[in-house]
Amino acid sequence: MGLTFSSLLGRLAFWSREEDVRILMLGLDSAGKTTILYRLQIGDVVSTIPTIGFNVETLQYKNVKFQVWDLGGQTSIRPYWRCYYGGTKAVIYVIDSSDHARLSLSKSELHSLLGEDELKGAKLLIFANKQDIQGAASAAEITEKLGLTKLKDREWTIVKSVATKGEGLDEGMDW
Ligand SMILES: Nc1nc2c(ncn2[C@@H]2O[C@H](COP(=O)(O)OP(=O)(O)O)[C@@H](O)[C@H]2O)c(=O)[nH]1
Ligand SMILES: [Mg+2]
Repeated sequence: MGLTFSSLLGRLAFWSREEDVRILMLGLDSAGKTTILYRLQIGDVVSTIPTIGFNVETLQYKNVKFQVWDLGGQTSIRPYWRCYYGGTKAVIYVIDSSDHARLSLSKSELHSLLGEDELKGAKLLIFANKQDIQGAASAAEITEKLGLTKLKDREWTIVKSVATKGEGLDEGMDW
């Protein structure tokens, strides 16, 4: 998968070489974001904690920057997240499909994110992750519980995945 995906990234980097391009991967803690980032195998992941105090993982491929952090909790640092929204072409939102108890929190985090002006034009890819766990919510159930069909002016898709086995990642990233 590394190859296909790098060539896609190469094209994205080429067409937008004038500017830095950002892809944000977000979701609640433990959803599987870090696992996915490593699975993409396109470079070294650098982990930093900005002075304002949240953990950001970054993976740079030419002028394309992937950045990852956990949503939920700590409301005081939220305004600083905006420093990272500029130039975002896509948001990859990761959900632990087996975590039924936090689906509604995941929903409210997603919708507040989509309300950000700087993310208005960003495409949205949702990974319904941890599909290997018994009782995991289906993509249809997550679509309904997250209110995805009500999204306006947004290109989005939902893809089932098992990050630990690399399943579904190709399909999602191709989209
Ligand atoms: N069963 C299962 N476990 C997963 C999957 N994806 C991630 N995990 C596990 O869930 C835990 C949290 O994953 P991590 O990538 O650190 O989540 P993050 O907090 O969103 O970065 C780790 O123990 C992963 O191995 C999956 O698809 N299935
Ligand atoms: Mg992580």
